[in-house]
Amino acid sequence: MRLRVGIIGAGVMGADHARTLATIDGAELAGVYDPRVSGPHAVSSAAALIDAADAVIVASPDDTHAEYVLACLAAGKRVLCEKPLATSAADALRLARADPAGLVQVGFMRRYDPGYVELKRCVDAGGLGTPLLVHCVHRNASAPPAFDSEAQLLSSATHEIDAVRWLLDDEFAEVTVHTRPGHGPQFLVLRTRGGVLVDVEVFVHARYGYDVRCEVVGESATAALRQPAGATVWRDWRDRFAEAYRAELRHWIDGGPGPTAWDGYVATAVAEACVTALHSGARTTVSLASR
Ligand code: ISE
Repeated sequence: MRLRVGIIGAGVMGADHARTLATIDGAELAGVYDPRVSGPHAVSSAAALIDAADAVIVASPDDTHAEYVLACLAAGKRVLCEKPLATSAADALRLARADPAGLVQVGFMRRYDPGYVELKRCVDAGGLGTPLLVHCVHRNASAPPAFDSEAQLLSSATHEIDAVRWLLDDEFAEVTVHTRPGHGPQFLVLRTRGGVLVDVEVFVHARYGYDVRCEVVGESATAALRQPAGATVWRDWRDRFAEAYRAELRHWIDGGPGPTAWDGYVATAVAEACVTALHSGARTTVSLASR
């Protein structure tokens, strides 16, 4: 029995997921809903698509994620929602509270990247000793003019927020954001509840290419994110994390556990604390709801 997967949103990520889905055994495309497109797989409404599918990928514009995820939950359908789960921590928390059955998975695909998986295995095995520092670099070759300083935090840095939480099995306690005027690079300094210091460079106009790096520094050793073989410079995240997106989809189709709605809430809550720190210039405490 092939899992019938519906896709809401036929933009960059929706199209990419559709292409990947076509190469995965055990699943088939049930249809696509996007008010902007028509074609052989087009379905006339989100409700009709959710009804026709066994499981749904939400890859529509960020500010529509919450409503579509809620519609999937109301229909009892599993849903893989591209990050962010919602455009506010409050909305993301409401979704987390509305998903006791764990039907929601959030698209933090780095957890499926072989290099990150290897890094986590190393941390979990204790090979580094107690983690002390994590250094992260997140560079895009370019970004649209509307992609402002807040978007860099809410849309880009959110990947490091989730990846580092996952790597360390820890939560962030406070954040400071340093930046230059305009859309220049941002430098985040975060401290976890366990005392690990994390720095994240976010630069979305790096020009030379897409470049993501991560190094965990422990008491007795360090380990760095292994880059995929082949290109040393990537066009964007779809190329650099192609293997991760495929593994994420394979795992989701197979019903394996993944980043939950709660993880989606925490990522947005920490990113919002980063936005507060950006505007205040002050060290900002991360406050999370009780789980
Ligand atoms: C984009 O939305 C992504 O999720 C990419 O992974 C990230 O690198 C990029 O900066 C975001 O804009």
